[in-house]
Amino acid sequence: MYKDLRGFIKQVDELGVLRRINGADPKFELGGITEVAAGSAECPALLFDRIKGYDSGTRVFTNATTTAQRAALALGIDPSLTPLDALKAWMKKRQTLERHSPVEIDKAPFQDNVMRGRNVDLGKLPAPYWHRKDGGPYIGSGSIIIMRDPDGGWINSSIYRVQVHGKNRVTIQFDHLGRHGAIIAKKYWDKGEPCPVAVVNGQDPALFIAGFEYLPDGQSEYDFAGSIKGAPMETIRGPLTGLPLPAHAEIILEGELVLPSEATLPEGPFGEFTGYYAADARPAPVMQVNAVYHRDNPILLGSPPMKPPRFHFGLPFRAASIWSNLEMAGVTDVVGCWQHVAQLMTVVAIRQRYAGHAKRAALIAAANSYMGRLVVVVDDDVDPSNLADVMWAVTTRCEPAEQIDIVRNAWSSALDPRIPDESKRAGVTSHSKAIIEAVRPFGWKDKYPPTSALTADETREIEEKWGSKLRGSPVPAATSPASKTRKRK
Ligand SMILES: Cc1cc2nc3c(=O)[nH]c(=O)nc-3n(C[C@H](O)[C@H](O)[C@H](O)COP(=O)(O)O)c2cc1C
Ligand SMILES: [Mn+2]
Repeated sequence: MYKDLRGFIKQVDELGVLRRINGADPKFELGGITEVAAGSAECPALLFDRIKGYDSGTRVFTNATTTAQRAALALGIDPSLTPLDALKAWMKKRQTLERHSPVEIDKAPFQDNVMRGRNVDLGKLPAPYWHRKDGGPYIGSGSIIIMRDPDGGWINSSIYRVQVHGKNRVTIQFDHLGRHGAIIAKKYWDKGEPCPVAVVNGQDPALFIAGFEYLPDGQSEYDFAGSIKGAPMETIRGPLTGLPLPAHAEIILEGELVLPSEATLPEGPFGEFTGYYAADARPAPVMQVNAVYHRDNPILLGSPPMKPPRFHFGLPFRAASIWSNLEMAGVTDVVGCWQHVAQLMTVVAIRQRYAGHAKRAALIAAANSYMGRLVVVVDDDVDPSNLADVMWAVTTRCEPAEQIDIVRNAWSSALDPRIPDESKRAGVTSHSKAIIEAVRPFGWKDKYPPTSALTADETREIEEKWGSKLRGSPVPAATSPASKTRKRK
């Protein structure tokens, strides 16, 4: 298992999927390159250096976990598994994780470079303008926010975006008031106190994954990250806040979220994971940055939201939780669960055993699909991770007049582009979800016309016997049609 972000980048490089890019402009270009790469077939991870306006050696790493292979690598799961097998392995591992609380050590490489008080200058750290209409530069697109609950004393460490506003101020954006960060900050503010906070940029990928998990109140993402790694995270005590700071992180900001009655700043707009700007600039909590620490030649982990299907994680982690929810609720014969369109569509594959089985699975999946308008159930011969296969089932097994249901007033968010502004202003952020039963109707499933497609086993046998013949040999460059044309000219 890698030790920190640098160790992970090394492993990515060894897989041959790291590209080094020099000389990009942090204003729109770095984000643009990231988006083009994320949309390409290979979807490489990118390490930017000699970024315009910054010291050489100050780097930005993007598309860290955007493929199934790298998402598996970050989880410590065999990266050669098929995506669905990798997700299943993660679902099983997630159910049996042994918690590892962090351990405190007394030295960290980020202590090598310190800016304090009036010397704090965030302008020295990379903060790209990721998308054309972003309201400002964002140091935190995939950064972790550390806070301590003043009641329980437990540590929350999850991902909220961080916009830079000048030398020593940033804003932190909570999508809604139910975020642990928002709940914790309010507890301090209600007592008339600022909320101690640290922003971790360039963290261990396990902490990045943990920061995306919906964990119950009181459960620390730090422990979860330790569980992924099978060893406790190492931390040092923040000199100003006493917060545990991940010892092997690249860049850390320490300070406090000031009382909203003293200051807020307009935050956003920001290109979202839906592929839209959800809202104009809105007031957000301000963090006064009182200290900055960073390693030599620091690396910012950047994870800008991009138009789907591009997504931060090449394995749909929330589909693993839904899969697990189904098992926990006693739904049998779930053979797979997946999310497409950057978590906006959920698919469950089941081996139907009784009438209503498909709908039972669909309703549980729909209940737990954040912002997803589309929930599809397919039979076990359909690969839920293959959108073409799923649409084949939708178009050949679902009679719309009989097998589509609409659930109203369900879980979405203020980021949903289809909810009108007036509704959002009135606090209405729910939407409706379509449940598509793309399964053979249970009552006559055994009489359904058989499919002509090869089974997975038959396909594998053919691959093994004839695969090399099918792939052929690459066309030598000299005789390729393109070079012939050139010669003739
Ligand atoms: C790259 C990335 C960026 C995110 N940005 C935000 C954000 O700006 N605000 C927010 O509230 N949630 C954001 N999220 C989602 C939260 O991190 C996620 O829902 C998390 O579970 C919330 O943790 P909490 O339950 O401790 O509040 C982001 C997730 C990812 C992966
Ligand atoms: Mn949390």
